[in-house]
Amino acid sequence: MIVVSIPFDERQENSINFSLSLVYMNFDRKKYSDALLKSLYSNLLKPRMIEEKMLILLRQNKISKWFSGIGQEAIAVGCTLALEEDEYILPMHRNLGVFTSRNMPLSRLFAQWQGTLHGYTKGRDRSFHFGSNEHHLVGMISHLGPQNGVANGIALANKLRKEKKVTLVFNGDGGTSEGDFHEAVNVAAVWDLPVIFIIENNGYGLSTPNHEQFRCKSFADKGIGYGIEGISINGNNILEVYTAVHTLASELRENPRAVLIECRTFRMRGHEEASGTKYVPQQLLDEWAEKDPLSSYERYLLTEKIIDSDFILAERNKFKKEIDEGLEIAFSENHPRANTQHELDDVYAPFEQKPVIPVSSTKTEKRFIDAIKDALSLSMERFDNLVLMGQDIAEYGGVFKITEGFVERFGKDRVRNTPICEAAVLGAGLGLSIKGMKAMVEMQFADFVTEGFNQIVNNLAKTHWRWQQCADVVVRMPTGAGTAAGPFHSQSNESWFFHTPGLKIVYPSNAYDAKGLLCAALEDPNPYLYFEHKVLYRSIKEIIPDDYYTIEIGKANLVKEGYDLSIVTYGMGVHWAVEILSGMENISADILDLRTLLPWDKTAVAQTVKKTNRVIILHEDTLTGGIGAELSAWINENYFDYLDAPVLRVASLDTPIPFAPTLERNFLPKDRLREKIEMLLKY
Ligand SMILES: Cc1ncc(C[n+]2csc(CCOP(=O)(O)OP(=O)(O)O)c2C)c(N)n1
Repeated sequence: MIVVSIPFDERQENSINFSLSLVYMNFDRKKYSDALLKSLYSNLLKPRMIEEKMLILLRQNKISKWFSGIGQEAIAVGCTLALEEDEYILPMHRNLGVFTSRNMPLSRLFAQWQGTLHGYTKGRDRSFHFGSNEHHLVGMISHLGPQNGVANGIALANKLRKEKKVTLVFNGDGGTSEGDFHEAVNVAAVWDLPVIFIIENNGYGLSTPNHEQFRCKSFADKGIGYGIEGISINGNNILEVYTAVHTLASELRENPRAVLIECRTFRMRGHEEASGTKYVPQQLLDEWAEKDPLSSYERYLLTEKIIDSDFILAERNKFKKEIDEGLEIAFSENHPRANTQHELDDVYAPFEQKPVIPVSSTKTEKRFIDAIKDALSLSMERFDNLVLMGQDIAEYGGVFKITEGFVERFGKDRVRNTPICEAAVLGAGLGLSIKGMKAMVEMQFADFVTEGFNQIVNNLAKTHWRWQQCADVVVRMPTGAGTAAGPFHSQSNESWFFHTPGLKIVYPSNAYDAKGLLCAALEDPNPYLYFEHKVLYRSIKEIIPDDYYTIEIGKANLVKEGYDLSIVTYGMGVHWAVEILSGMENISADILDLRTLLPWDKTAVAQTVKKTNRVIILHEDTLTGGIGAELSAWINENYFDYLDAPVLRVASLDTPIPFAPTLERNFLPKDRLREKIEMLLKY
């Protein structure tokens, strides 16, 4: 392997020193055949020619934004050709060479950039923001960082199935400042996942030079901190990139582990074309132009007589034709004709639930927490591709002991303790589902989901709609107040997710539902948030079937029937409603337990509204922007004529959750429910 060794103190203190210290390129062909050397050249030439064309089209206003990878192509191309074709790569915005080296049809690639139907996202997402399982590529979302966690999940699936494959994921130098990067490298290190983390160190993150972005002298040094091998190579030398990745990939297939490769290079154009390069010293651009990966490799091949000018011309003509033909097809298409139903239909992966009834009639009394445990255990038996991940969930059994004993039964591969990081693990869930597996990720407390928020709302939620890849992940959320645990161990934060298309949310109130809904969520290939109230864990019990069964998603349950008013609620609210009403003689009310919040049961809500004409929506979450606001608006819009009084909401105070039991009680809505019922009936 050619590793250009530069003493640390000569490496970049800032981007200017960095460039001056790069030694001149030295191509070492090892024992590579002429055919391989030529193929590397052709694959390097193709993205360059596409980019040159794009820059012309951009000036002609025929395409929109363009992120240039000119000068960095040796990294994308070298990495891609060094891997096997069915090994996953997660490229970023400057990695056109990955897509072309995987031989994606240019017409589709161009159509994707133009936002037409022939592209990979039906016009729904732009540029390189798409994946293709056919090509074993998972493109980025705009956010820098989350791709690393997804790469881990793919690698984990490879490792669990003993497939002897590696996964390679790209990062820019700037993007490594994101927490997602650190979390993912750490998880990959701890789990010995066969992942190659590539860092393209091109001197800038948008306009910010390296010395304002990080202090390390080389990214190779970061490997030490994570306990993995890190190397630094000349990213402009295609043979060096190819050799490094090829060698490491062969090692990782046999001996899975994570490695980090810094590829030193330079961004020759603006962050995106419109933003220019005014802040980049001309001297730097001139120096790096000399080290251009294409022309220097071309020079080498010509000198060694491996190619000649006829070969270059023939390749250029071939690619020109391919580009022109691809563009003709892409430009002949219009933007998709909007079809609202079609847009809505693709939000979720297709799944027709067939509710399962218990096979036998055997039943046992179970607490709420036992029902959850039961659902998990039966689902682990039913789906051998289901992996559980969470903090302390293995030998310790989780902080609430829900997975106690699981390691003995299902093994550590499938019941995985994770480092304390939510984002990388949620990302790994998506990676597992890309490989056709299922994941359950336990949040230690629902409050900590904030650390994985982006993975849920931007990655899990949007992936199917963007490129038809399901996110088969259930996130368990131990939730709720009533334990005097203060503002960060008590939240009922379902409305943060209720607003996000692509997610499904369930929130059981009793043991029977807890089991049936969790089994149902784990069956469904769509991403779920499963809220389980901590106060209910050990305070309620019920005789429920021992067998596996599921409850219909999106179906509410009429817990109590009455005629004076309706209380629409879920979770703890159901118990509060039952209790308060039991102390209000002569009042009869429907208590409708929504059970599923997304999608919620509009039919059942409509029915109860039409029947009682007076409605209270009760929830533990805070009032403003809560589920109640949405339901109330919907009832007003659709059933105003049936209402004898305004729809009322009873919810927690619009404050954080206080610690002291007296304050917490005041925060929660229970004590305000009675008064609201009376107010509604008097109206
Ligand atoms: C989480 C997040 N924050 C900010 C941005 C805006 N942004 C897009 S690219 C970019 C610079 C990235 O720099 P680097 O990772 O070094 O990659 P390069 O563009 O140099 O290839 C920024 C700040 C983003 N996409 N995602």
